[in-house]
Amino acid sequence: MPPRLLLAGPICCRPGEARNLSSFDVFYLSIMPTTDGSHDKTLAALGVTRPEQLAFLFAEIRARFDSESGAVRDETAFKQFRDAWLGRKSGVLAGITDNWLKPATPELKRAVGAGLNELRAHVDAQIESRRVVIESGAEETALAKERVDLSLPGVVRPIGSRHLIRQVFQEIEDIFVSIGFSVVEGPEIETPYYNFEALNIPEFHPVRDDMDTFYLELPKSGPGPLLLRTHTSPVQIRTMEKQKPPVRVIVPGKVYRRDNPDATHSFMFHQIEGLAVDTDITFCDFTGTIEYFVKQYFGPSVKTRFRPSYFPFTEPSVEFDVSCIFCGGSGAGPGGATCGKCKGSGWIELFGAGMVDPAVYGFVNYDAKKVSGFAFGMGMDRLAMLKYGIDDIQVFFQNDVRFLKQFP
Ligand code: FA5
Repeated sequence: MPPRLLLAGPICCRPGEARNLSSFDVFYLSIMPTTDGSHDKTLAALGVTRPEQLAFLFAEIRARFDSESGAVRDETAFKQFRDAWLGRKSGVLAGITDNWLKPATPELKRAVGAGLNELRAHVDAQIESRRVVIESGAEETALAKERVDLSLPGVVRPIGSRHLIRQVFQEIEDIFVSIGFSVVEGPEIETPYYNFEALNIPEFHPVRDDMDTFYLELPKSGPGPLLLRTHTSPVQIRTMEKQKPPVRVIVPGKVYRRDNPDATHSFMFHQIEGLAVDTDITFCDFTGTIEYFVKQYFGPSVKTRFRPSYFPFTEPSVEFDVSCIFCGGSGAGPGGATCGKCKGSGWIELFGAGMVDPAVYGFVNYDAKKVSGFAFGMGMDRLAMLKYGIDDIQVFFQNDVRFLKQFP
C-alpha cells in the first residue's frame, strides 16, 4: 500500500512530515490516484472536485514524465516515449484533454486548462531537447561504426603466378622465336587420320599399341571416331596442309596417353612439337638447331647426344639425350650410390626427333623430291623437371600451392 498522501498547498507531504498539520488537515485525498492511467479516468472518477486538488495530479504526472524521459537512451525508446505522451489518440496529454478537460465542470475547467497548458509546454520542450540528444548520439554511434581508419594495413590478396609449365613454354618459345620459328596450335580432340594415318601410322601398325587410347564415345551417325591426341605431331600435318614451304613452327599443347602415372609419366602431359621444312634442309641444320636450343635452355656446360630410334613419320629417327643434371653426367648418386634419376647412365632422354619421312609429304601434297625437313617432339614437363630439379611429374598437376609458390 502506498503511504497516505495529503495536499499541502501545491506541495505533497507525508503524514507527520508536514508542519502546522492542523491548519491544512482538510486536503486529505479521498482517493489516492496512482498517476499511472489516471489520465484515462475522469476527474469525477478520480474524486477531484476542487481546483486545488489538480495541482497534485499534474505534479505527479509531470514527475512521471521527467523520470521516464531520463531513462530514454536510444531512438527506438525515444519514439515509444514520445508517442506515449504526445500520441494523438492514446498519448497521456490526449487522455488528459479527453478525460479531464472536456468533461470538466465549469469550476474546474479553467484550472485543468491552465495545468494542461503548463504540462504540455514542459513535455514539448523536454521531448524536443531529448530528441536532439538522442539523434546526435545515434549519429555519433553510426559515425563511429562507419569510420574508416586509413592507417590500418589493407587486406593483402595473394596474387597468383603463371604455372611452371607455362613459364617453361615461354622460355622455349623465346629461344625458337629468336631463330625464326613461329607458334601454332591444334585441337586436343583429333581424328585418327591426323593422329595416326597421315603420320604414316596405318591402323595395323604396332606403334599404335603405345598410343591407341582415349577414344570418345560418339553417336554412330556422328562424324566418325575421335580421340584425345596422343602427341602434338598431328599439328605437323594440319600446318603443312594449310601452308606451303618454308615452314618453321613450334606447337605447344596437352596430350593424352594410357600411361600409368609414376615419377616421370602422366596420362596427361605437355609436348612441344617442332617442324622445319624447306627446299634444302639437312641433318646438320637439324642437329645444329637442337643443340643451339639445348645450350640456350640448360646452359653451355650440358652435354648432348643423339641415339638411333624409330618413328614412322621420321627417317632417320633419333632420341635426343642430355647429360644428367642431377649427377653432372657421372652416373653416381649421393654417397657413392647410383644416380636414381638417370639410373647410372649419366644421360637422360629428352625427346624424339628426326628428318621428316618423305611418305608424310604425300599426305599434304608436298613434293618429296623438292623439300626436306626435320621434326621433334619434346616432353615439356620433363624439360621443366630437369631444369628445375623436380623429381616427380605429378606435382605439376596436384595444384599444391606450396609447390606452385616456389616458382613465382
Ligand atoms: C612422340 O610423341 C613423338 N610424336 C615425338 C616426335 C615428334 C618424334 C616429331 C619425331 C618427330 P614420344 O612418345 O617419345 O614421341 O614422346 C615424346 C616425349 O614426350 C618423350 O621423350 C617424353 O619426354 C614425353 N613423354 C612421353 N610419354 C610421357 C608421359 N606419359 N608422361 C610425361 N611425358 C611423356
